[in-house]
Amino acid sequence: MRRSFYYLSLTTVILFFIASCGSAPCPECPDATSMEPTPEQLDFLGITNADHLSAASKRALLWPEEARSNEWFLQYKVHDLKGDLAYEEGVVRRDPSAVLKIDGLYYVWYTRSTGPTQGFGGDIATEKVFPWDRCDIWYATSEDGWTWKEEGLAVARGEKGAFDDRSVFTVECLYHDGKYYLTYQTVGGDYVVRVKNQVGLAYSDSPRGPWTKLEEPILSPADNGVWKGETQNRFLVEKKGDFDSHKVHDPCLLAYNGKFYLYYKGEQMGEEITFGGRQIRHGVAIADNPLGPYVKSKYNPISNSGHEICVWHHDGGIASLITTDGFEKNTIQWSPDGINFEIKSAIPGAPHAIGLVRDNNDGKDPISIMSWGLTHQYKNSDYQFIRRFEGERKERHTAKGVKAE
Ligand code: AAL
Repeated sequence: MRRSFYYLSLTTVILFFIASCGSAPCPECPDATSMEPTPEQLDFLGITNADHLSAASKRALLWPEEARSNEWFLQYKVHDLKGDLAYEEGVVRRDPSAVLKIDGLYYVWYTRSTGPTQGFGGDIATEKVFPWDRCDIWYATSEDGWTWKEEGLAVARGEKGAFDDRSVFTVECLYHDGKYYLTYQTVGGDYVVRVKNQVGLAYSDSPRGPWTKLEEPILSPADNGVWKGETQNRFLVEKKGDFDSHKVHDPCLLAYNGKFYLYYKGEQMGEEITFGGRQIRHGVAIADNPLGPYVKSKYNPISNSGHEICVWHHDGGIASLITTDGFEKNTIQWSPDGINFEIKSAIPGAPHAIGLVRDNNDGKDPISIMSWGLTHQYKNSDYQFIRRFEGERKERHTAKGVKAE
């Protein structure tokens, strides 16, 4: 009881601190040193002397309750799939969408192409520069989530001259109000190093299509960066521009608060390697109608780390798995409003390019949605394949042979 009161007060204090102080140092603001921790808190944190708190102990005293309750902590295992989605030599299958259960059958959409990748050294007009170049979107179904049947093409590249005539890839699927919406990355024209990816959308009354494509992209990179020189070098810039000045990637559409939130990954012109890895950040664009127009949030970027988007509904807000890049990689974050995310747990890595099974979300446990889903894995730099992950909360750390209770 006393502890709950402490954490409640602490949350209030933190919120007050954030609201009133901004980023400037605030001499009047309360900090952990003035809080007089209880003997119970000192014991839990293993603090030797409350009069001599290290910086780490001060931070620990400010942890929210979740950091102690462990309810957001995830560990996982990855398994091979069977049937058509088992690894197949010569075929790229990657970036699975969310898995939707429709009339007792699971559906997934994904990036598919064949043949090896030549890269940027040769003839870009005829070769394949990435495994996700010259791709189309295909789909597969399964009764049990293990054995999959490849059903065929869902959305193909556009006609020559269209904004998506080179590749359509990295798809997500949303079911809303009787319709299915696919959002995916697009490249048009030659896939040069400085090419600007966009996001396209197709919709249908049935998961089996036919799909109607919007003729224009629903999202494009910010156009406020300036390249330096004419060579195809993405690191050379006069001005970097916004976090998404080069590419908008990994779109994931959620219906939220009566609107449509299109989460995405941004890549910046002149991207650098910082102490956290690549400069990758997430943004959101919001629309009143699933077909758009989508308006980028003024609060973008909404993360300063991460890679592929993995977001789900929880407790009236949105949870987000942050992997791969940046100082906050390997964390799960949650926001009460879909925009202002706070770290809830640090996890030991996570599967990449997750396709969540939205039906697994029980509406209570924040990580129930992670009980199983799809991911992709690199067999080598040419070929990737789709696999299944199974996640669970870690409750105890035990030695071999000791039974965890
Ligand atoms: C993935 C995603 C996007 C990128 C490429 C294919 O991990 O971030 O989809 O474009 O790699």
